[in-house]
Amino acid sequence: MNMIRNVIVAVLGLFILASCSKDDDSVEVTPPRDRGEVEVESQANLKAYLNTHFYNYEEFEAKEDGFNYKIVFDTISGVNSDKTPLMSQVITEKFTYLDTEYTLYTLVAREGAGIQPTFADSTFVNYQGNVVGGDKFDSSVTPLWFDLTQVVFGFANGLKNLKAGTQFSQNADGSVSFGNDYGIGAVFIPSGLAYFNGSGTGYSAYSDLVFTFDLYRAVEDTDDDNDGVPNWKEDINGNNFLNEIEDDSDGDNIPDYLDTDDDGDGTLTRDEIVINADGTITYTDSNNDGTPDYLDPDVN
Ligand SMILES: [Ca+2]
Ligand SMILES: [Ca+2]
Ligand SMILES: [Ca+2]
Ligand SMILES: [Ca+2]
Repeated sequence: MNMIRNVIVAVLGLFILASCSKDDDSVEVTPPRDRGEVEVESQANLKAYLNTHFYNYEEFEAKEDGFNYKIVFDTISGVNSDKTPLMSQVITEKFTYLDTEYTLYTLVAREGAGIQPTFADSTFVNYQGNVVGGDKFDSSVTPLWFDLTQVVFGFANGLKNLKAGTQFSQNADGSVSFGNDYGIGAVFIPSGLAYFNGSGTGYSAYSDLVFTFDLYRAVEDTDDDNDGVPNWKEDINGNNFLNEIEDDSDGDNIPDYLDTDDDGDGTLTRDEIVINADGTITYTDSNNDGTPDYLDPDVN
């Protein structure tokens, strides 16, 4: 689990790190490659893989007793020449991330019957990470809680296409139980939506990755700063990424999803919205200028 938590460090933080390292002349740092160029290569690599490989979809369709509900990828060749390629089964989504347009591919092997998380909710998952066409570099031993704001972009945005199970429960000894209706899938991630120029055990810089995952549980409308506004709604520029300057309304280097006073007017966000008895939220706009009070420094 260490790898996946290697968060895309807040962009704000990156600038600070970059400006603090110049007095250390013993370390030579290779500047990262151009994101657009790398993405072109990643797309060629991912498409080549998705067009020449399939997964055990027939086993998922048959649902026979004894099937372990694990995704297995294989090459389309020989006795498997007639299989349907992954490329025609994946969900294709485009994202703008760090000024680059990226394409992400998600396979939904079994959708799941429960709650569907957003890209920014808390989830309880099993996962395995491989380099595309290569070896495993990371996996969970037992299911883990992941706040999707703290994992690589591609992982969070692939997982949001699944639904959790419906029969999750936590036992007195801390173990958990779940029925067999949780979501099962995989996401194929260009390096720019994974670790980009970062490297670690089992993967090198600019590796495209595939994660397979089981989504046991999801918490709707996770609210990391507990200000009443769910994480997903604090994505001001709507690119499914929260750790960036564009999502820091008051410019205090704390992105909105972690800032209890989003507009920095001295009144807590929680006191500038109305949480109704049924749990829904009214975003009051007192001066009718189209900006809700909690994001409007002119209203406090
Ligand atoms: Ca919030
Ligand atoms: Ca954003
Ligand atoms: Ca802020
Ligand atoms: Ca405020």
